[in-house]
Amino acid sequence: MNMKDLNLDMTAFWMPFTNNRQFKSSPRLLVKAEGMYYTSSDNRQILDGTAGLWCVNAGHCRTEIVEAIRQQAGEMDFAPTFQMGHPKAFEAASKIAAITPQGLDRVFFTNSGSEAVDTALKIALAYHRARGEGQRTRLIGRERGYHGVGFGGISVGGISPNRKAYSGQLLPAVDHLPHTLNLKEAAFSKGQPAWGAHLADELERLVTLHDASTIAAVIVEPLAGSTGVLVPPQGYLQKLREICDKHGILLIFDEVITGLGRLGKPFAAQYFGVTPDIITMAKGVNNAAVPMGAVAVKTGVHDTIVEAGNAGAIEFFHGYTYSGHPLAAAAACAALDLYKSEGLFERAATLAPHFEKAIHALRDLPNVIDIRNLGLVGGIELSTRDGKPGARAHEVFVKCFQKGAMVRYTGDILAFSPPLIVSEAQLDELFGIVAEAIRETA
Ligand code: PXG
Ligand code: PLP
Repeated sequence: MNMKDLNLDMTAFWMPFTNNRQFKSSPRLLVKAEGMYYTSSDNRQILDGTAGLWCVNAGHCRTEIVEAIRQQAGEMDFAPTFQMGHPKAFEAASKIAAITPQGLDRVFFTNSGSEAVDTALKIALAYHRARGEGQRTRLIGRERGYHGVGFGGISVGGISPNRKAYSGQLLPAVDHLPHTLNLKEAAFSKGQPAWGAHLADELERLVTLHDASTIAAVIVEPLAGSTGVLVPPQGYLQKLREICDKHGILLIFDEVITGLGRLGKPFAAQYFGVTPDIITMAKGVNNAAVPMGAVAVKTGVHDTIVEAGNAGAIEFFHGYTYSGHPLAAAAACAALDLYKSEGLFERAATLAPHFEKAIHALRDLPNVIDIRNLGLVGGIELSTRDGKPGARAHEVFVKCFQKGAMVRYTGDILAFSPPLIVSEAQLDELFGIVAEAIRETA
């Protein structure tokens, strides 16, 4: 099959986060997927270095998940979860609660990470209101944070281009912590940088500025993915937790990327030994086979909201038509079973040292100014061409695709997050292709 055989009209589909004109003039199409590989429309095998978009953690088209969806689709396509229920949604929630940090055992379903973030922010506001501290409405995010594309998410998020066009209508009571990347102090750190824990003290400064009594929650990605793999400095997240505790502020970890095994534990919270009050997740929660997101909440936060509601009335005025959709829930049950039976989170932990060695072997290549890694996630930062941010990484990305590997880039940072089923040989193949592409890029 080639592009001509496909005879595609590409006009109508307005592609997300894409240079539409550039893409449609020279498209890259994927038509099939299995395990670690995509098949391109010109019938080449493409090694998946990014688990799709950081989401296909068990590899593609796993029989167990495919069959679970097939069966559910034939048995019951849809059932509401507003004042009705169906077994798979309850089962999926229990399976998620079984692997979240102890105490975060109430689960709200959404259809994406963006919706999970909006839901978490609303839970934080509803919680303080239910406790009689309704004046706690301020939300603290972080520069360079990515929390999806809802108005809540871009407000607490810190990626300028995602905010610029809407800047007049972002949520009003928001502030941001500084991001933690510093090439001068921490370039080429393996794993967590030793430098930077003091940046968490900026939260104390914001508390002094706004007063704790106005702040509802702090939301951070424990490891910032989308902005280009920013690994938290040693001790940084612990400090954020301490400051939040001291001032009665909820701590939300956005684990849409780090959740479901990426760092070798079910959640980054467990990897870092820091327990937030709320965790948002999506992507790997059902191996991305059907859209699904979720919010895991501490029992006490859930109970506060639920018990404050009038008996006989809805307690939390929030939900999506497709919250706990049967197909998504069936896929989640199958994916979570698969992660467990194949020990894929442990596998990620076992592979992490090889991943670290393989990625850091690229440090002396031309234009490489930093390499960052943790678990099975890594980033290579390239210097930016004069006046052309992103151009160099885009070229490397296209070359990788031509050579048979799919990678991701943002600005001039290449990002890697292979499925957790990846082998050491495939990691070597991936970084071999990346090295060649970087070498061939001026
Ligand atoms: N929070 C975090 C931490 C994320 O990484 C979202 C929220 C939003 O999830 P949805 O499902 O609404 O997309 C994300 C998603 C990239 C990239 O290029 C990253 C994401 C999505 C698409 C691309 O790095 N992260
Ligand atoms: N817009 C309209 C007109 C609706 O009726 C609904 C849901 O009923 C929505 C938006 C929200 O859709 P969803 O529940 O899929 O998020």
